[in-house]
Amino acid sequence: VIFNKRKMNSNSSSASSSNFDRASYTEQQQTQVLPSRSGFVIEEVNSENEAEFGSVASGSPIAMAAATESMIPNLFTTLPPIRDFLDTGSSQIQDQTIQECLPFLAGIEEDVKTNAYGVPNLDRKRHIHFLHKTLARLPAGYVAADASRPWMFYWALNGLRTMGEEISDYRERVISTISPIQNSTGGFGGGNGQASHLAPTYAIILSLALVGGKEALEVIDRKAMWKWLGALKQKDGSFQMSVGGEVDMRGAYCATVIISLLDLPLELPKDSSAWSPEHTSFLSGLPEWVARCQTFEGGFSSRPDAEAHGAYAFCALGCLCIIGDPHVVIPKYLDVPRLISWLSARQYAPEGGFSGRTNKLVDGCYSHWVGGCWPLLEACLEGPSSPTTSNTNLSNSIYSREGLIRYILCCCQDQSKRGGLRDKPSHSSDSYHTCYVLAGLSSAQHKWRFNLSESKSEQVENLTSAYQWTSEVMTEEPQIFDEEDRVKTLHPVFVIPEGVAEETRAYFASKGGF
Ligand code: FPP
Ligand code: K
Repeated sequence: VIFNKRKMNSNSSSASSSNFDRASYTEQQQTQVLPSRSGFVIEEVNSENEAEFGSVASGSPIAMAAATESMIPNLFTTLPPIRDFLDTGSSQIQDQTIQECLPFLAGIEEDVKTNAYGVPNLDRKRHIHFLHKTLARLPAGYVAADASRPWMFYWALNGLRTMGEEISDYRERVISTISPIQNSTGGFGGGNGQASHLAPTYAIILSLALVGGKEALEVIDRKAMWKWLGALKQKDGSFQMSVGGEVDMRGAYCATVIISLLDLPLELPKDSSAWSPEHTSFLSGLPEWVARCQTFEGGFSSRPDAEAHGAYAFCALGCLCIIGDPHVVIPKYLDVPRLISWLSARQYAPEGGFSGRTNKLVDGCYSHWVGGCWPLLEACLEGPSSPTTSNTNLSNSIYSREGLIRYILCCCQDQSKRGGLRDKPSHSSDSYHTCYVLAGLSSAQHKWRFNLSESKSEQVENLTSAYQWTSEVMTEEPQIFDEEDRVKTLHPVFVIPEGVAEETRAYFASKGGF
């Protein structure tokens, strides 16, 4: 079979400047790809070469690659062994992305120091500084992002808490920013004078929970919120993002998060256009609608019959894990083997990170949107823990935590003075990526356990399933990061620090009614 379009650059013992060539994939069985700063060259692997490889002057890129070789599995420093040869725009930018990531993964990027595992340390100080800056005065260009302002402070506050930073100094500012953007008809807009929308409302409620305290939580008009959610609920079970706006999976997730955290009644307001004698609850038709969004690939689309994407997969699983216990509700509504297949295909080698959809590129933010699906799915497969079954049913991870951690620490950190985390090395850091890359790092560093509730009947009525999660340090797999780089645990459904969702819900539950 002839796949070669160009002559392969073979038997080069010096660090050639030629970049990896698509044709060389055919030689994968016999060759090894050695990283150099200027690209990747194919070397024939034989004992002679190995001897030569060892004798390269120390300090050269190849010698450095040799030094780190033992700590970095070949999976993350060599080209993928299997691929198809259809040459398209997508395959070309995929190849470019591999070229872009390999020097970082191999630990040969200039000015990047690596630790004993061959990964850089988490540059916590710089990332914290970066997020504080995003909470200060922003450049004029950010006017265009005005409707996303609540997201900006949720990402920054959540990222800071994930890195163990105290944020209570921001409480007063959060309260004074948020109060005027609540609408009397329920919910919050993105900014002053804007119509209520589920996305900023979700970000605002999480932010209020993050800063915590009675004064912050009392900003929310829960009765108006309940009424407004009634106006968003659709007859087919789904939710619109704003009154008269689009229906999508974000709506299903944001609405269930809000109902659950604020302990709102599940009963649909009678004046909701979705109300009927058979359709009296916010949950009516909701899991069935979520199920309709699982695509032929096994992932989830924004609404029925669209393309599967990681962000919607997390929203779908998160929504279901609020409705019920993962081992009950996920298999009841979803095709689990197909979901595992699609989710597994999101993790790439050598990059180690996740893509959001088929034939697209890795991006640090999917460390959460895709990575965050794994704990929910693992809990579904392993079943609940109870005092009698604890520790007996834990299996090893069904994704490569090592790959994800390597991608995050090697490729997603801005190592310059700027700090912050990013999509991939060629992209700039921002607060969105900083928040979700850190969330992904947290979930890769920890194991989540779903605990059996004592009272089965209570949970369906009161949505208690999401409050039965506890975290543990990962012990089943070798740890490839320094202990000082461990970040805080984030609740696997609500994506705020462990304990915060529980406190918020308890605060509203103790009030009893509006
Ligand atoms: C594609 O972008 C991205 C989407 C279609 C969905 C993005 C949505 C989220 C990240 C969050 C939704 C969740 C909530 C809770 C509001 P792209 O084409 O730029 O990226 P890609 O090439 O990686 O697919
Ligand atoms: K993108």
